[in-house]
Amino acid sequence: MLEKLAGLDKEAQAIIAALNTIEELNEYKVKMLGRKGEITALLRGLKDLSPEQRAEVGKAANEIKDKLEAQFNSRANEIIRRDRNIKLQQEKIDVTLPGLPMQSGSIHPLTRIRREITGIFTGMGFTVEEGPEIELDYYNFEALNVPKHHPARDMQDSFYITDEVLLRTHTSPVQVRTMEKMVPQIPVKIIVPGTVYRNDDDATHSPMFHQVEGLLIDERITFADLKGILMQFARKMFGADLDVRYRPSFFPFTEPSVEIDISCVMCGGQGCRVCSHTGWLEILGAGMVHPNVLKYGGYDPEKVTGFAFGMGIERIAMLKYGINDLRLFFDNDKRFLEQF
Ligand code: 2NL
Repeated sequence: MLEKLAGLDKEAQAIIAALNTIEELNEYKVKMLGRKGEITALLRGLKDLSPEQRAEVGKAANEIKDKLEAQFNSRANEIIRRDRNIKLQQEKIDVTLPGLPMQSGSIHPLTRIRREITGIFTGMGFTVEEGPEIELDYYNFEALNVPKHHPARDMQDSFYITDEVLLRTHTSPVQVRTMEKMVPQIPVKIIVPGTVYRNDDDATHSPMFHQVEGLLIDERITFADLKGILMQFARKMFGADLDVRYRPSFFPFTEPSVEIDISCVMCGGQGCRVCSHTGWLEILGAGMVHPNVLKYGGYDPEKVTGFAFGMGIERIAMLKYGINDLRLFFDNDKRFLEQF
C-alpha cells in the first residue's frame, strides 16, 4: 500500500505540473482528493490493515494528501500569475483615445434671466440688495401705503404666519428696509431680486415666483429718469429696435403709476397669439414713489423724489425664451432645463 501511495504521489506531481488551466486543475483535484477521489478510496482501505500498518500507512497517506493540496495551490497561483502577465502584455491602452465627456449641469433659466436683469441695472450703477422672505406686515404692506383693507392684505391672498408676519408678496419690503438703513444718504439706487409668495395656483400663477424690483431716490428725480432707465433696460433685454409704450396704471406705492409694454417680440408688433393680437407685451409696472412711502423710509418728499418698478422674472423668461407654460420652470424636467 505504501508503494501504491508513492506511485500515486509521483504520478500526481507530474500531472499537476503539466496541467495548464485552473479548470483542469480543479477537475484533477476532485479526482484525487475529492470524496470519491483516489487517495480517499485508498484511505478507506486502511480498515483492512493491522493496527501497526494502519498507523504507518495512515500517516504517509495524510502527508501525501497535505503535500498534494499545497501543490495544487501553488500550481493554481502560478497559472493565475501567468495568465495575468499574458493579459497585461496583450492589453494595449491607447492613451490617445478621447476621454468620456464630463456631465455638466446647466443654469436654471430663471437664474439666467435674473442675472441678466440685475446685470443690466448694475451696469447703470444700481447695487443689488436682498432681504428676508418671511416679512412683517409693516414692511410688506403698511410702509408701502397699502390701505388696511386692500384685498392683497386678505388671508385669502397672502400666506400669513401670524397676524403680523407673512411670506412677502413682493420684494418691495427690502426697498423700505434699505431706505431705513441708508437715510439720509442719497442716492438710493438699488435693484432687488428675490422669491415671493401669493396664494394663487393655476396655469399662469404659481404660489411661489420671482421678482426683480428697483428703486432710485435722489434730488430732482423725474418721470423722465424713469422713462430713460426703463427704456434702456427694455432694449438691452429684448432688442435695441423695439418700441416702448407707457399706459397709466395704479399701485398704492407709486403716483403716478404706469405699466410698460414693448412691441411684441414674437410678431414685431403685427399682432399674434402671444400678444393677444394687440402687438404689445406688458413687461413691468413702475411709477414715481408715493410721498407717504418716502416718509416711511425716512426721506423728506419735499427734498427728494424717486421712481420704482417691479417685474416678474418668470414672465420675462417666458417672453424671452418663448415658453408657454409657467409650470415648466418648477417641474425640474432635465429635458427642459438642459436647453438653457
Ligand atoms: C409689478 C409692479 C411695482 C413697485 C413695484 C415700489 C417699491 C417701493 C416704493 C414704490 Cl419701496 N414702489 N415697487 C412700484 C411700482 C410697480 O411692481 O407689476 N410687479 C410685478
